[in-house]
Amino acid sequence: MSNATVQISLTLRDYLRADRMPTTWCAGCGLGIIMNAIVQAIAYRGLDMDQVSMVSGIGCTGRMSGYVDCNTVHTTHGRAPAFATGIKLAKPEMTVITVMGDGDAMSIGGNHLVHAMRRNIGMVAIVVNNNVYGLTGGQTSPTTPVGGVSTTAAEGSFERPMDLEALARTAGAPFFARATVNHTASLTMAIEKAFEIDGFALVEVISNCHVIYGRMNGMPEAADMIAAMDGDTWRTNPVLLKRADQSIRVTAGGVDAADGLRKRDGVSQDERSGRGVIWTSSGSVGLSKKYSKEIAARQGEPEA
Ligand SMILES: Cc1ncc(C[n+]2csc(CCOP(=O)(O)OP(=O)(O)O)c2C)c(N)n1
Ligand code: SF4
Ligand SMILES: [Mg+2]
Repeated sequence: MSNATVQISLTLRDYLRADRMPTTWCAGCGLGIIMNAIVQAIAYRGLDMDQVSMVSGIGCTGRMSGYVDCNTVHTTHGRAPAFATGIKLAKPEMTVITVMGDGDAMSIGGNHLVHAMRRNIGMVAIVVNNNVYGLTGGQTSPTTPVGGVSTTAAEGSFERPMDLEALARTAGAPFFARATVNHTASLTMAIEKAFEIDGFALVEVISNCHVIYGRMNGMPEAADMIAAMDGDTWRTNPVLLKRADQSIRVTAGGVDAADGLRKRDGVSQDERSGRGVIWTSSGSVGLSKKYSKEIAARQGEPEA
């Protein structure tokens, strides 16, 4: 066993709830990789778990708050950003992580997500995009690609999928990153970067639900779906073809960060062009601090 392996297993033991293992997730699900990346980013940033809160909604993704050993809240479907807003206002010094599925964040929770971004509440929001409602058995989600088969679209979805990056930009989030479970170093680094943001930082993670979505779309093994999600292999997969149509942009403010990701993955710009995006924008004010100060000031005021 290499030293690196020993180090990672020790980290996980320290940051996860051993008594809740094994997880309920299917073998090979990308969610394990994502949880690992979040925990590693927390460790690399040196955050104190007593000062970290993880808030999740409902779904396979929503289960994560049960496994990470910090201040966790498993809330209602779609409402994680609202609960997280309350935590951030009450405890502005806390690092608040919100973990949501694509359905959780963009269907029932779309309203909460948009307004948390508009208000620029300080949180790191991780959206696990696996193209489907996984937990409930494979219904079409807002990110199911055109042509993607689901239990509610037997002939393939014909609706245009939502573009989370465009939504984040429009709603005013100061940071957005897209990464996949196929490139874990980039994923971890994107989350680490998100922790640096004073405001709302959104990280979309393209993940595999091979058991539900993959099986309905000719990718029954985790490796099939993970390979199909890789930018280099999208041409071989009609489902990915649709996703690859979504533009990959790196804004001026995000060029350095993107270069950092490339260096860490050891690939050239062209090689990683389909895999991810990261940008930051300046000028946005973290409103949660303002709100918190105002609340604190009011609490100090004598009652009228
Ligand atoms: C108010 C409400 N509506 C619907 C549901 C049923 N429900 C639970 S999880 C879920 C969708 C899960 O999909 P997603 O958010 O993409 O998470 P995944 O399981 O794919 O990680 C739905 C519709 C619910 N629990 N509560
Ligand atoms: S149903 Fe899909 S998303 Fe849920 S644990 Fe299994 S592979 Fe993962
Ligand atoms: Mg999903």
